[in-house]
Amino acid sequence: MPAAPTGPGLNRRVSQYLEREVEPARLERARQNFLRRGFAKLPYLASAEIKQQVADEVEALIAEHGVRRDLTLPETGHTPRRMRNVHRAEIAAHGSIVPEIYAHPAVLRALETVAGEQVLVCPYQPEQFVITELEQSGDTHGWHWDDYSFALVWVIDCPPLEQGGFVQCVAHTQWNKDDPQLHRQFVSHPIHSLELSPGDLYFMRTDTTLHRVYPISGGRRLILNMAYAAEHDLSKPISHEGMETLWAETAR
Ligand SMILES: O=C(O)CCC(=O)C(=O)O
Ligand SMILES: [Fe+2]
Repeated sequence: MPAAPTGPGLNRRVSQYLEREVEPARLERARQNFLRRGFAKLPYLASAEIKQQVADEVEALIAEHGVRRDLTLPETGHTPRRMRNVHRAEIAAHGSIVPEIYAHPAVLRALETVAGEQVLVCPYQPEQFVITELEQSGDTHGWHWDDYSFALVWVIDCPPLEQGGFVQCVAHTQWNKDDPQLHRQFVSHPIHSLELSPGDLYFMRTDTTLHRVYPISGGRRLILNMAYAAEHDLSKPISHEGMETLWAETAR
């Protein structure tokens, strides 16, 4: 992979862009959506140049290190995961811009304005970031909640709406891992659907927003998910069995 211009140069470009181009009032407006619907689109959170650098790195990583998975998870009501992934360990070992942007203080501060509370680097390293590609008809990231409070998703590639790949979510719901009752959540709350295009970014309250990616019937969908913790995550017991099941079958 060609070396991306990271380090102090990247660091400064990210800070300068956020400082000059992203007014706090814009992020505060996004917060209204975030609180009401559990997510907010933030396509302006990175410059076109940074997005391109992220996309190039993610494309190189999925081509080189993608691992196919096809399983269902009992603790989310046996919903399917049909996808190809690159784990955090491979991204950290072979990528440079993704790990740097993930922990960039200016990015964290911008996300905090949307969240209305502290947004922290995830204390459990394997969950910090992951690349997910849906590549075959029927591929989906099925209904689930995440263990940590927030996710920032970078959409690198996405099929047209008619071929699926959009996100659906049910805000203000709680994950009971022993009895997730997905149908109860669907009939008790509105389901919001979110159309996405390549270059989009969205931020979600993932611990209390049930969400999924609608199965694709063609095309290809490629995303980078950056997970973040809220302060309350640092003290709550998190068992990580979803993560362990997801990764176990291809553990190296
Ligand atoms: O692909 C997406 O847009 C969402 C990904 C997601 O929910 C996850 O990785 O936990
Ligand atoms: Fe998720």
